[in-house]
Amino acid sequence: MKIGIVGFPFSGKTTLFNALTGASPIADSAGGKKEAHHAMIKVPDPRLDRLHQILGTKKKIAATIEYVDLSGISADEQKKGSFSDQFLGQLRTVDAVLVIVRAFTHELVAHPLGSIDPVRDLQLVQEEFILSDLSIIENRMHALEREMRAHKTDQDVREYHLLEKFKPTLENAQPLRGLELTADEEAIVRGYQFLTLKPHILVVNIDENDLTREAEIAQMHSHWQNIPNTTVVPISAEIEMEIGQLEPEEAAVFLQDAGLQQPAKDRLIRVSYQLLGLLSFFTWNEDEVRAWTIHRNTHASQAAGKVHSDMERGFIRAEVVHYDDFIVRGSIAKCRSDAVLRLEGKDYIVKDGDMINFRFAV
Ligand SMILES: Nc1nc2c(ncn2[C@@H]2O[C@H](COP(=O)(O)OP(=O)(O)O)[C@@H](O)[C@H]2O)c(=O)[nH]1
Ligand SMILES: [Mg+2]
Repeated sequence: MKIGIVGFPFSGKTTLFNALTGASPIADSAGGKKEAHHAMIKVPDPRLDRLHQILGTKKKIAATIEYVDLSGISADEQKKGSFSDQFLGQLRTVDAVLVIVRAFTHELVAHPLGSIDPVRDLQLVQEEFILSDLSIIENRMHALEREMRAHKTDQDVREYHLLEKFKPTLENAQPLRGLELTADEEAIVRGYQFLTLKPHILVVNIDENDLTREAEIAQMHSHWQNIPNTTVVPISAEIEMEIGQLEPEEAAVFLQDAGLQQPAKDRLIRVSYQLLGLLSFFTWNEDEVRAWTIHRNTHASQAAGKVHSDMERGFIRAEVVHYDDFIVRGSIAKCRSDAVLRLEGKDYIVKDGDMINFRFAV
């Protein structure tokens, strides 16, 4: 699962990326080689921490999600405040898009468009995506028209009609993720990787002094919340980066002083996870307790395949207890005697928070 970070120059992409990784700052390579920065980020999950404590395993292994800062490959072209085709092409390979816009003031760093206006910037980025998707549709429709004149197949016709249905949405400046698609339609358009069809996380990078105005700032961008698969998250990337570099105890004090509950980046990661339609189940043995990532509506045998392909092939049964049922009892033995630990077959739909022991034979 990959999330691409996009934004105008100096909106805070690198700062946010550093905040997410908690690593020491990486600077933008000035005139060096053009490459994207990748990072696998652990998904914070208090349930995993509790399980680690109670089960007393040596290790805990969190689920992960990948973030990519693509700006390295577009540093030159981006100066005008627009994105190149090459950049947008790279962005098509991600599962979700994180757009970051600047709301912070900084006397030494000028905004490329001359003024700070996050509402405008979100709109501009969306317009770029809409135009890009529209040009793909128009090109494909022309090609299909030519093809159909020579030899018309049912598949061509279906595809053409679907693109015809998408076009007015984009022409009316609306993203495609607002449309309801059938499973068939989704399958037809998957290959296009339309940018406006991907889930969007809109990060408003706010000033340190505005941390207490989060709700008010989110309100300024609330019209986005009406678009499906779109979430607005106000964050101060700079503060988050500073917190990420502190030892856990220091970070706790820092958060308390700033009047914050948890680092905003934890919330951001969880929001990304949910927006991608992901959930976690847990496995455990003496060595480790581990969170695994699956999509909603995954069957037990497919979930087993995440852990090991042998487990899917030789799947017999899954022993399942839900985290909530386990926590109130405190031990697997008690779950067994209360019959909340139960056996499920391969078609069982795994739920978020299930603890699973797969039985298999190879
Ligand atoms: N005051 C403030 N400055 C920030 C914040 N986020 C980024 N900056 C500063 O803005 C400048 C550009 O940030 P950078 O992450 O390099 O932007 P990028 O070009 O999008 O990668 C840097 O000088 C950062 O220190 C923030 O939340 N608050
Ligand atoms: Mg950067």
